Amino acid sequence: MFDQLTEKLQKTLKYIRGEGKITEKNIAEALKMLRLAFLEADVNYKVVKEFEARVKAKALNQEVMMSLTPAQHFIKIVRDELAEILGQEAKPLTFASHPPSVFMMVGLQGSGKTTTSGKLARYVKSLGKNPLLVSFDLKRLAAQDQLRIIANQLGLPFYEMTQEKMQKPEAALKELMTFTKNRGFDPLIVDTAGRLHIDEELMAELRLVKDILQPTEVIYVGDAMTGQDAVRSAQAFDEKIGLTSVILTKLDGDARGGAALSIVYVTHKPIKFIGVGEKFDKLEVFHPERMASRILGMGDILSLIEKAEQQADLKEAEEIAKKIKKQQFTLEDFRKQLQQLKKMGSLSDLLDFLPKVGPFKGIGNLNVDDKRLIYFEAIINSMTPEERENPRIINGSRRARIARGSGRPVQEVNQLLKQFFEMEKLLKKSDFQKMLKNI
Ligand SMILES: Nc1nc2c(ncn2[C@@H]2O[C@H](COP(=O)(O)OP(=O)(O)O)[C@@H](O)[C@H]2O)c(=O)[nH]1
Ligand SMILES: [Mg+2]
Repeated sequence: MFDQLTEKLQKTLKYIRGEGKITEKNIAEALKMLRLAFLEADVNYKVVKEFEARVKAKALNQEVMMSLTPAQHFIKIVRDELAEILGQEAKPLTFASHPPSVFMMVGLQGSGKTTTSGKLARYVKSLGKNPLLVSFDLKRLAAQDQLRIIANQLGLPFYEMTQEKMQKPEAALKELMTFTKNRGFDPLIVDTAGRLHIDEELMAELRLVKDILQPTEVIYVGDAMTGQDAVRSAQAFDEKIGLTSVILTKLDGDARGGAALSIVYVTHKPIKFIGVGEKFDKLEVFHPERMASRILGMGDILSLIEKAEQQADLKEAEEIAKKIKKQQFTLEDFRKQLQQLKKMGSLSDLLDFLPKVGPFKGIGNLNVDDKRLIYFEAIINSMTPEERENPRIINGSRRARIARGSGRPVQEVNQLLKQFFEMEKLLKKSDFQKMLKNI
């Protein structure tokens, strides 16, 4: 996410760290570097100007200039102002005080509306809600096929808009509302039509949906990879329909960051979620402060911990940590750890949350191969419980048997054992044990 921008911002922070004092001159230089980085990332120029003015005013404050760690101060100011631009604090979805709530998804074609409707339904279901999915598109009735398939995949209810109903759109929408109310669904998530460009016909259709369903949330779904275009179309949708919030999609791709860093400032609408992949679990709650840290390459440990708490078995993790402290870590524990990791998503996704400085410096360049972990698990699965507890008994013939059983080459079995023994050695080192004591 935002790799290029992060790299440039890191250079600026490094520059200011290298300067002993904060002076007007080096502040000006740092601000210039920041400005260029943002403009290259396709951030709206008004946002860049505002950001620069605010950082400058704060950085040139006497207190900062006289402080013992002026660079740290400066970096904190940059981080805070970045968070400010991203919207200060996380804003939850608005639910109706008298259910059902209606979430209406709008945006251009291909922005991710249909996929995100599914992701959002899955997300609210995990909050204990009872969502209903529907697709409303007067021009392309077949548009609902995609959402029906998604609903089926997720095992969530889907409302069918038949051709007959669509002859009378107003009545169809009223009937939908009655159905939703009577069956106790909350929220109703409405996927709407999209076009390549905004036109009056589409806006009239969306206004009809909005007038009749009275949505609690009108969510603009914008493709972050389209940069300022996403911001401009958000403005247009807001003027014509009225928005309440934003979900930015495709932030897993090589989005330059411009949309994320401009849209809140320009539209005054909060980003509530970001889409970070095609799969339905790739929806993250948007936290401005954490995102600011992430963009600056400082990582987002809080989100990583939350992810671990949601997906991993904490008891098991504690057991493993205890064993590491006692130096009783076995291949069986290693296998459990691999399984937990798998539950949390791919390794490369997880690395994205870690800081790009300090002990984790250079970790982004690591070539993480998720397949390898799956192979490792297959190899451990082919071992007997005794071999897992005591890998030293695994001789040549056992290695050959394990390789056959797991369908992996013998070299790979050797590699796994070698890595395990190396890890064991590391765990036994006294300074490592000392470090663990402090955790
Ligand atoms: N990589 C990535 N792809 C996404 C994301 N959200 C949606 N997509 C893809 O974008 C394409 C268009 O999505 P779709 O939901 O059909 O867009 P719609 O036309 O607005 O309904 C599909 O191929 C989706 O899989 C995301 O967060 N990351
Ligand atoms: Mg669609």
